Amino acid sequence: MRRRRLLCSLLLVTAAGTATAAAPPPAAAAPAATPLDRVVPAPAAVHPGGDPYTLGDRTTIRVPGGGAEARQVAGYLAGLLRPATGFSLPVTTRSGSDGIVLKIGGKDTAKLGAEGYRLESGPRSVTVRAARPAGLFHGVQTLRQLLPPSVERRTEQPGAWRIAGGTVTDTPRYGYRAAMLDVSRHFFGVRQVKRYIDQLALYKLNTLHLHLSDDQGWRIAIDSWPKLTSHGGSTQVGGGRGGFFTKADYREIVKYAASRYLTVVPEIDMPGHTNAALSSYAELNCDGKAPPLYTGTDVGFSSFCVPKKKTYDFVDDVVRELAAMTPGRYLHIGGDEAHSTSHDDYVAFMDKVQPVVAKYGKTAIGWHQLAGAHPAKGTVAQYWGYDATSADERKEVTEAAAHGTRLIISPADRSYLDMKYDKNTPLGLAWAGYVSVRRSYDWNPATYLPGVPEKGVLGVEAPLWTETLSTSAQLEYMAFPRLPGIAELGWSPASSHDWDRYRARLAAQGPRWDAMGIGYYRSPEVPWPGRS
Ligand code: TNX
Repeated sequence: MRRRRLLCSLLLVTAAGTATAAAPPPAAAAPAATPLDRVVPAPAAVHPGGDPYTLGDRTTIRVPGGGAEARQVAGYLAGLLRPATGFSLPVTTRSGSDGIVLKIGGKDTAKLGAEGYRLESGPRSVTVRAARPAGLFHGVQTLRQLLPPSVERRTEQPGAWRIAGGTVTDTPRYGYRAAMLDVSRHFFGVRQVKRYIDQLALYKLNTLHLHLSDDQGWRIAIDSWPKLTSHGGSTQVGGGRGGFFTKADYREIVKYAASRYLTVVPEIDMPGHTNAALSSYAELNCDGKAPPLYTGTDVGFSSFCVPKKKTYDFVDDVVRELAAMTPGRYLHIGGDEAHSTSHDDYVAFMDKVQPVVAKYGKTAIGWHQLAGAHPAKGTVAQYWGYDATSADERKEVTEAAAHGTRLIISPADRSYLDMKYDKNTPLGLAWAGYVSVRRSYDWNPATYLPGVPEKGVLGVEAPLWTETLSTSAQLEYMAFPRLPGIAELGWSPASSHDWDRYRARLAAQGPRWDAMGIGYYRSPEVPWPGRS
């Protein structure tokens, strides 16, 4: 894979075009309610029927006896709906059988698990029930998608605000449904990360993996090693200013993600992909000399000094500080493309680092090369191979899975959002080939790696590497429309998988993205409705 990667970095497109969409004018005609079977990701069970519910200026959002979290979800929903509808949508804990009702517990909700929900819609009310607040939140995303796309606009729009009648009962296929954002190659600030979080939430993803360090930049403040950010965070690909998250910034992201029911998985990539750290502290280098900062796009040239004790003092401090500000259970330790680390050193390093993650109460995730070392009990491996990945490399991964290592499936030629759609895509890379919308959707995470037991798949992820991307508009152009496909693979039952039906549902999302100001790629594979 290495030769291919290096070659492809040479082919990298640097003069990337911008991808901002001009927001079209709002539709004049009263928009129709979205049918229940248009939701993305496809719900587990849909029973359309009965009259629709119509939101009006007297609609209240009820959280009968609701706890703080349910009330927060209600407040979030009100915040979504108020600008475009112009309704006041007061939130009340008083019970009643009219309006929008959000309820935790009761009526068979235990079966809905940690994230499932049931939505019942009829002429008097729309009720969302769940066992847990996360389920309510996901149900609210479905409710939102049942309203016309213009509900996403932030100024008052003409109605009517109808929600089709019927019942949706919905639980996810996988518990780990992630998107990754590389804030190292180009830095993205808190506002940009929050915007992406909001987009992930719409498709019921529940994990945001942040790639916080790489050769080009260290992006998270570590008090005991301050030069990591003051020096290591001071640039990025192309030589721009870079940037980093203070601890307060990071906590703000974690909190915001939690309010959208996403857990943050922070990644410190090691022992390779470490030039920014090596440049910040000479003592981390075997020869005691700090290399210059790096603003190119090659990979595989840097390595921590595996035999040095200092390296593990450093790793301990970083993992301790990062774990302390991370409420989620996972901490990603990278481990990919360590081409400048010998195999023995790689194994020795991973043997030493995995227990550090455990010591600070976290479960380690590593890129799948970790499977070729000694994955500790409980460690998760993230598969990022592609069709050209060697049989031996795959075998290492499937064997680890057979021995209990659980996998996150993120094949580069399927789920990498930074791969070009086709030869004309102005942004992105192509080392894993072109990834069309169909290609990114039309595969099965359960069978992608033959021989992996069903329980061995924890879930899916859509990574977005940013060598060629430096603005939110560019992120969105690459993520949309492929991200919802990966979200659907993570959420919807395998039995609902069907490209033709999916692309029709996906097409219906286009006007919603227009309304949200998301400049998506209008792939010719998708029958987009004409822009009004
Ligand atoms: C491979 S995927 C990488 C990254 C690059 C990406 C670009 C992985 C674990 N490593 O370092 O950014 O390709 O597509």
